[in-house]
Amino acid sequence: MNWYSIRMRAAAGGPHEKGGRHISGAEDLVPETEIEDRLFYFWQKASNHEKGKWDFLQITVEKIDERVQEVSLLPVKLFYPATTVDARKLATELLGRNGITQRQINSAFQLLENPPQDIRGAWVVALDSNRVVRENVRATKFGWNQTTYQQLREMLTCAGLINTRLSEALALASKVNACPGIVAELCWSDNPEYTTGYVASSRLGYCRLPNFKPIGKGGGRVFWIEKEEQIESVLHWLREVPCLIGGVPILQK
Ligand code: WAQ
Ligand code: MG
Ligand code: MG
Repeated sequence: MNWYSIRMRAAAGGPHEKGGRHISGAEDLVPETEIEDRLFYFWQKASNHEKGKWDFLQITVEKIDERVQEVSLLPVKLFYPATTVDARKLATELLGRNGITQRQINSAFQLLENPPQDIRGAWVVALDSNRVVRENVRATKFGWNQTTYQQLREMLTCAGLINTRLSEALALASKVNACPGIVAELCWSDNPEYTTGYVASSRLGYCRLPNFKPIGKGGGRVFWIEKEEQIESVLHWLREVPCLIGGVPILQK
């Protein structure tokens, strides 16, 4: 079967590279029969966005020549922090189990809460040098094994959690945290009203945290890598290696 990578980005005030403000982005990896449906969905997603109206929209479709790898879906773990303070305490505890220090975690919270610039990708931070090695890195070329996706939808529906945002974030986190060299990820949405986020790693799974930020704030993603020297192979994995997310969905309440 042939696979196609689809990416979308939308901005207001011109394209991103000419200073436009990021509105919406999305990516998927699908067979040919699904392209039309995805194009329509991405157009809708960009056009009904709480961050505002786009005046620049780009959708790219590319046929994949490389072998598509299967990556296991991370287990989903639900937490119920009642306040932002509790959510961040929990996140700090969870990330600490991966050897990330409180200071490193606080710096990442700062980056997401007060981003130094408007971005549409992740900050890649090295734990050995404590530096932001790259900014604005987008993970692309990942999509769903359809059986896994159907099972996930059923599982989430039963849990009263049916939510496209969750499945999109879970697919991304599953690809990202399967990368050799990546230790863990931190994320909350840049959409002002959406305050749920997560921390993830291959060991922790996808740990979902409501109330991760105060309403009205920005957001983003941090990918922590072990060593700065791993950056090129990490970027290759994130941007180039096509992955389908497969396996059996697991939910821990
Ligand atoms: N690669 C790297 N960074 C990305 C990507 C990507 N493909 N897509 C988004 N980002 C960065 C970018 O800076 C965005 O501004 C930021 O992440 C947030 O993206 O209920 O909706 O798509 O369990 O707004 C998580 C919780 C929701 C879901 C995250 O993120 C749930 C979310 P958004
Ligand atoms: Mg997104
Ligand atoms: Mg967003």
